[in-house]
Parts: sequence; structure tokens; C-alpha cells
Amino acid sequence: MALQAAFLPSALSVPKKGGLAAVVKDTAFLSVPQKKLQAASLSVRTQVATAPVSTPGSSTAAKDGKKTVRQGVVVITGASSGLGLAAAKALAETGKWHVVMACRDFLKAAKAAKGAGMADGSYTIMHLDLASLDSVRQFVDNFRRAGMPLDSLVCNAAIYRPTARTPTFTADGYEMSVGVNHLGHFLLARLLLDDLQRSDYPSRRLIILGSITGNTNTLAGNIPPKAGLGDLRGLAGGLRGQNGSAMIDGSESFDGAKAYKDSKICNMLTMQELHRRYHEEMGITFASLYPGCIATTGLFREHIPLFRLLFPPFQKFITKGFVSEAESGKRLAQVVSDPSLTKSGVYWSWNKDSASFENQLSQEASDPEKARKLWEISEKLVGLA
Ligand code: LMG
Ligand code: NDP
Ligand code: PMR
Repeated sequence: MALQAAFLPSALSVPKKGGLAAVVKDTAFLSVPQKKLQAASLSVRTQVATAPVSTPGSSTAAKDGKKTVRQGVVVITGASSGLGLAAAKALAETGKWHVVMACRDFLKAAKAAKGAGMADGSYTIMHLDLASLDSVRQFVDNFRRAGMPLDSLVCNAAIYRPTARTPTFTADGYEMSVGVNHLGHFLLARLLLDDLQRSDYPSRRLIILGSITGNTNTLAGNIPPKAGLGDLRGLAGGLRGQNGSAMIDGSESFDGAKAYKDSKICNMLTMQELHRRYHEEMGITFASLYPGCIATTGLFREHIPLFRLLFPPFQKFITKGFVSEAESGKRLAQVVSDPSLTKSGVYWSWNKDSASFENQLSQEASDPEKARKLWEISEKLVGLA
């Protein structure tokens, strides 16, 4: 331990209060038998910052003889801002979760965690650039070498290029919005399924962010440009700009706003396909959600200044769909850890009183045939088939 601490930044310290095992009073959690923990010792120093000195995931017997559930480990992609950061903070604050912040910009993430007041030792930052499949594989390696169990994975990171009329590409040559939001997460989720399966945590979950704007059964989903994957011919062709279409549906012209909305359909279809293929076998809960319109996040950084000025008041006072970053963080934290949200295959939303409910996806975002086709093409593009 002392040797380990010597390698870690000075910002690291053992949490003074709360410890690494939380007493969970909820009986829903306690009904599942505890298996042997596989948490090995932390052995990797490179690309891992603010690693906790104690091992997350180790269990501690409660002194009063009550059953305890060890601290869970949740990986959140894109936890350096917006929803991901707010959820990381909400989960870390409970003391029941150790948060692995999987981020492309290490320093930004470190500053964001500090700025949000997250306690040293309650989180670990690990590098992940979803715009590179090599980086995704490297992240998985690093995570495994760090020796933590994986109890929950949140595929949250995304980019939105609303005004782009020409595509940009990932390291592997795929259009950026779909490459990052869908393909990077698709590979990450597939690789980490094994780790989730190995976890002995009572409720293991894999969550992928969806959105209302990818669902054409809503008003918001009907604001042009509308989402639509067509017959997936552009994706099958590799989303490679000049040498084929950069749009999933194969259109010749590129539309950044549509590419984002299309990527959200992919996210929601992937969650359901994971559910169909693995829920029964592995017992993992697969879920998606629309957290509300978090109009103030970095997602809109590339939109025109007028939009960024008017969008928050528009959502607050006119559509009433606005939700603060803190509130949205609580919603996502609920989907990660609320004992009542264990149902798999669900797309969660919240009503005006902030109560969660199972929402209805559009026809396209719940089409099993399209989900299967998307799965098969995506497997090829990320090198799994
Ligand atoms: C497309 O533009 C882009 O072309 C595309 O590239 C891509 O970026 C895409 O989805 C992303 O957007 C779409 C957008 C551009 O245009 C539209 O959505 C079409 C309609 C535009 C209408 C704008 C003004 C309408 C004003 C309505 C006022 C309220 C009436 C009730 C409305 C709802 C009823 C159901 O648009 C923009 O970029 C700018 C639009 C910004 C959106 C918000 C505008 C609302 C302004 C209202 C101000 C609210 C103030 C509230 C109170 C304040 C109190 C302090
Ligand atoms: P933000 O832009 O605030 O956060 C997005 C995060 O993704 C950032 O941390 C960003 O990193 C990260 N990211 C972007 N590209 C990559 C990459 N290549 N590799 C790794 N990480 C990357 O947006 P939000 O918090 O609003 O969005 C979070 C999720 O919520 C998204 O999935 C979005 O689709 C969804 N959502 C958002 C809604 C909203 O109204 N805002 C509504 C519905 C869904 P960095 O900090 O380095 O830029
Ligand atoms: Mg939308 C009726 C309610 C409603 C809701 C809940 C949203 C959510 N929006 C609604 C209505 C409208 N929007 C209306 C009436 C308009 C025309 C003025 C409108 C416009 C609009 C734009 C231009 N809205 C947008 C944009 C964006 O660029 C955002 C987007 O599409 O990103 C892909 C967006 C959003 N509206 C939402 C939500 C949640 C977004 C953010 C993006 C997301 O899906 O993640």
C-alpha cells in the first residue's frame, strides 16, 4: 500500500469517513447471495489518477452483524462534464459507489471532479477516447489491471455537431457522432460484459443514454432534422464520407444534427438487443433513459450562440422540459443504483414530479429486426466479427 501511494498524485488520500463498504439497508439488495469477491490488488499506475488507496469493491463485515453490501464500482464515460459529472458526484456522495470516470481529457476531468467537490478517494480517472477503438481496448485493459470489479457501466459520453455540414472522422475512419456515441460504446459494452458478469454485486447494470430527440413518437422528435436509420446502408458501407455515405441511412449529404439523433436511436436499439441476448443468461439489467432536457450542458457547445442563449429559457418556460444538471445527475444515479429500478430492457423517463416511469420508444427505436441488423453491422465495424 505504501508503495502504491508513492506512485499516486498527492491529491489522493484514503477517505476519512464513510469507508469503502456501505451498509445497505434495502432488503432487495440483500436477497441475492454474496459470492466470493474477485477484487485483486491495484497494480496499474499509468493512466490511472486519483486511484483510491484502499481497493474499491472489497467487502467489510459490519460490526453489528448486519449484512453489508460492499461498495459498488461504476464506470461512467464522459464524466468530465454535464450529466456524467453530475451523476458521478451524486453516486460518489452516497459513499456506496466508487466512480471510475472514463474521460478523454484527463486534466479536464480532474479539475471537474475537484470543482464539483468530489472527495479524494471516491473516484478514479482513467483515460478513454471513444473516438478510437484502440483507446477503448486500452481502457478495458487498464481497468482490468487496476483490479476493481465492475458492477455498473454507464455509456454516457456523446458529441453533438448541430451545425456541421461536413463530417469529421474517428481514428478508425467512422463518422464522428455515430463513431463516438454508438460504435465506441458498442465495443466498450461488449468487452466489459464479461467483467459485469464476473461481478458478485447484487444488481449489475449496463446503462446507455438515449434521448427524446431520437424518438419520433414525441413532439421533440419531430423537430427537423428527424432521426431515421433507413436500411442502414451507410453504416454497412462504413460511414466513410467520400468513399461512401457518412450517414447511417446512406444519404449523400451530411447533417450533423441528424447524425446525433441517429446515434441515439442506435444507443436505444443496442440496449434492447443486449437485453434480448444477455439478460436471461447473465442477469444483468440493461436500461436506457431520457434524463430530461439538460439545456445548459456542454452538449450544445458547437451550436450557434443565439441557440445557446435562448435554448435554456425556451425549455424552462415554454416546453417545461428543462432539468438542471444536478437533477439529471440524480436521475441517472437512480438508474444506476435504485433498488426499485432493476427491470431490464426499459427506457426510463421522469414526469413533472420527477417520478420515474417506463417510457414508450418510437416504432423505429424499438424495432427488433433493425436492432439485430445494427448489432451485426456494428460487430463488423468494431472488429468483433
Ligand atoms: C436546425 O435548426 C438547424 O437547421 C440544424 O442544422 C440543426 O442544428 C437542428 O435540431 C438541430 O436545428 C432548427 C431550429 C433553429 O429551427 C427550428 O427549430 C425551427 C423553428 C424555429 C423557430 C424559432 C423561433 C420560434 C420562436 C417561438 C417562440 C415560442 C413559441 C412557442 C413555441 C413552441 C410551441 C410548441 O433554431 C434556432 O437555432 C434558434 C431557435 C432557438 C430555440 C428557441 C427559440 C425560442 C425563443 C423563445 C425565447 C424564450 C424565452 C422564454 C422566456 C424568457 C424569460 C426570461
Ligand atoms: P456534455 O457535452 O456536457 O458531456 C458529454 C461528455 O462526453 C463530456 O464529458 C465529453 O468530454 C465526453 N466525450 C465527448 N467525446 C468523447 C470521446 N471521444 N471520448 C470520451 N468522452 C467523450 O453533454 P451532456 O452531459 O448533455 O450529455 C451526456 C449524455 O446525455 C449524452 O449521451 C447525451 O446524448 C445525453 N442526453 C443529453 C440531453 C441534454 O439535454 N443535454 C438530453 C438527452 C440525452 P469532454 O468534457 O472532454 O468534452
Ligand atoms: Mg427541442 C416539446 C418539448 C420539447 C422537448 C422536451 C425538447 C427537448 N424540445 C422540445 C420542443 C422543441 N424543440 C420545439 C418546439 C422546437 C422548435 C423551436 C425545438 C427546437 C430544438 C432545437 C433547435 N430542440 C432542440 C434543438 C437542438 O439543437 C437540440 C437537439 O436536437 O439536439 C440533438 C434540441 C433538444 N430539444 C430537446 C432536447 C432534449 C434537445 C437536446 C438534445 C438531445 O436529444 O440530447
